[in-house]
Amino acid sequence: MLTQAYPYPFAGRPLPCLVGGELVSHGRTFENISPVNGALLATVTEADAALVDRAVRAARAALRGPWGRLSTAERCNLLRKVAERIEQRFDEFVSAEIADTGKTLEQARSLDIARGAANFRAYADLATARGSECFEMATPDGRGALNYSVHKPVGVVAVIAPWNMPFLLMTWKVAPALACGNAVVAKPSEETPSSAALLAEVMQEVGVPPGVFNLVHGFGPGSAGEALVSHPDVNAIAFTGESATGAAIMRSAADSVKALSFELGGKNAALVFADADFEAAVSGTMRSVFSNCGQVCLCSERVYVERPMHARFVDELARGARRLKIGGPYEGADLGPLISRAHREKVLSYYRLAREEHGEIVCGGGVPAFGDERDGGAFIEPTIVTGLAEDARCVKEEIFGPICHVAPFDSEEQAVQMANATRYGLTAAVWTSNLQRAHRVARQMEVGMVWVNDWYLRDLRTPFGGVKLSGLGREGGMHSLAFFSAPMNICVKL
Ligand code: NAD
Ligand code: 6OD
Repeated sequence: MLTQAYPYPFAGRPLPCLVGGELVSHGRTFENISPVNGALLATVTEADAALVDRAVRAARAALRGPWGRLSTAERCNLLRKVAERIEQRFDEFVSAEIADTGKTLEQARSLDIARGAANFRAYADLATARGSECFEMATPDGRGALNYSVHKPVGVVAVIAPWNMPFLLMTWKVAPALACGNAVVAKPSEETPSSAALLAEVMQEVGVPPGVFNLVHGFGPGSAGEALVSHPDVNAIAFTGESATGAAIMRSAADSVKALSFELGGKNAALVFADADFEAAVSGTMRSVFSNCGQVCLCSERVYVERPMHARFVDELARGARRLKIGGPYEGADLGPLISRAHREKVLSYYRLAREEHGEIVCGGGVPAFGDERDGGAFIEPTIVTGLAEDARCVKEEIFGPICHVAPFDSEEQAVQMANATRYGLTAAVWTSNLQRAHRVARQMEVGMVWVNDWYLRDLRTPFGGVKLSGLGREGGMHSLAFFSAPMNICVKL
């Protein structure tokens, strides 16, 4: 029942690090465990501080080598080859991503891996098309001067990725960093090392010079992550993960004043007005709450529904949640497992807390029983809660699982106030058929991204990021190129 269509690419061999073009698979290892049944998938080579140092030195050396002399067009052609090679090895990438995360085959194919390849192509195109500024100026002697800017790389860039969309989020940063001419040391989450290890193979296969892309595996504190972000010769850090981790990285990076781009946690709101298309709002909210088992930073964990529609909306959402098929990636399920047993414990602690905080569990609230090997996995029931106070911890804290709280509101003003009453500020979804209200409410959301009458609709040229605890800076399109470049002005006296 759980058989994989394509074999796990690292079965029977340890996952290596890639440092200066050399695959390293000696030293300490840790285990990569399947969230589907708790089985051991592979062992992973953990980079210690010495190996991270070698990776950073290799990256610095690569910047001084042939990579540093390539034109933007040559670099970007190489990145297009990376995209092509990912597509040629598509099924292996899908299999690796699914093995690590348990996510559905459909999602891994249509989103995670497809977007991984698209990220390389999109940033190759954007970097090739980018122009530069030019300012003519007057000078006292009347001869004038010409200022023009050139986009230089920032240098050695650390990319640190989370486990929820491992390949999409790793390539989302690696692609623009390389397109801008940097050298990268990447660290995937310890939970999801496999697709990054395949990417390392692809980089070698298409001829990316040694040291341009380095891969180190490991954990955060006391391991590869901490060694990387505190390394004095790393110039910039592009990080996606929890807000508290972002704060810790900021402290580590302070001494050497590194450039930082952070995509962090969220406690996103969906606002459903009574004039919304009911079916569209329900099915869109189903997606925004339960996609990837609620493990998308953009997911809605707080749903506010205008009072006349509230009861009907809760009923219909609960009906949809009860119909979701929970199961392994190759079973046509709607909902895979959480990433790990440890994360399930955290999410279950919020299910318990919701009851303690006097919420009503409308559906879900527990763990499914299968009576087979999946009971060794990290599956959990999709859960809908009502009746919590707005200052309840379940309404305030990011849970990162398949759960939402649905609360009623009585006016547009109150809806806006409730949505903004959070320390996070990543996304909001607004459901209404009133065009004026849509624009008015969207602008008042204290977030980086708003969807009106949809959710997670992406154009890669748009600014991506959050405000408040949800992040620092913007990536996406030219915003990524700006972060990964150091513009230099050249002033020529005429
Ligand atoms: P996490 O912060 O625990 O880990 C993310 C990465 O940071 C991992 O690779 C981890 O090993 C590393 N890390 C941990 N501590 C570190 C340290 N002190 N120094 C250096 N590296 C360290 O996050 P996670 O649990 O992997 O991912 C889930 C979180 O990510 C959620 O909060 C979610 O909202 C957030 N997220 C945000 C976005 C976004 O775009 N805003 C996208 C995806 C996930
Ligand atoms: O789609 C993207 O580009 C993106 N960065 C998605 C982030 C999802 C967070 O879990």
